[in-house]
Amino acid sequence: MAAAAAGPFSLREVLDAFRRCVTEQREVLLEPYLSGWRGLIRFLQSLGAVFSFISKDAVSKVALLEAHRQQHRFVSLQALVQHELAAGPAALRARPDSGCRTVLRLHRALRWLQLFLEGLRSGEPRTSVLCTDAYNASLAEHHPWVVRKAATVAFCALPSRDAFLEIMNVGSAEEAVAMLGEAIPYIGDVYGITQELFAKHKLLDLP
Ligand code: 1PW
Repeated sequence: MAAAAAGPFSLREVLDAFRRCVTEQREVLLEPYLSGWRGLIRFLQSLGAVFSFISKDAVSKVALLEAHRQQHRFVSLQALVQHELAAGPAALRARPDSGCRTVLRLHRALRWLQLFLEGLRSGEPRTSVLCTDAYNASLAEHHPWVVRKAATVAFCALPSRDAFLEIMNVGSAEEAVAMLGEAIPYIGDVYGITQELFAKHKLLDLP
């Protein structure tokens, strides 16, 4: 499943990556987490130029985390958090390039994705409405006005629900919806574990 990278893009790879993320000990593995994000970025890029400012930010955050992962050989998100917390919470808060604050941004975006995919599955045909609702319920509160504005404009350029299900490239619309139903809980699980970890260490408001 992970070896499929050379083939045509399919959202299935993304969802398989998130499925591989959570271990029996409820740790979030960084390698599949970042693979999942790389797939999502390819997907965002396939949506056209209006999404490039969104994907650019995700590209640089994934690159930063990949560098941290390789440098320190972190296997899990828990290991990264523990390592960075060892310097003390004040030092961590002062770092603009910490893994923790970077993961936190992707983590909030993952909630957006989860809500958006749930909306797609629900059958609402207006993807721009779905995407805006998902955004307002998740990321929007963390973004300044100008980013909110630009994001909302980009959402208007989203393809229709049918086209969206097709770009996912997982078969018929029914098959795509079935796959969403199977995959969304895995994304929710990764989100939930990360949320709990960050809450426990009081990291949910890292600047
Ligand atoms: C079709 C649905 C796809 C959902 C994929 C989610 C991608 C999320 C990227 C949102 C980025 C919006 C523009 C960037 C804003 C940054 O300022 C912001 N980044 C995020 C991920 O929220 C905050 O990062 P910063 O400036 O504190 O480093």
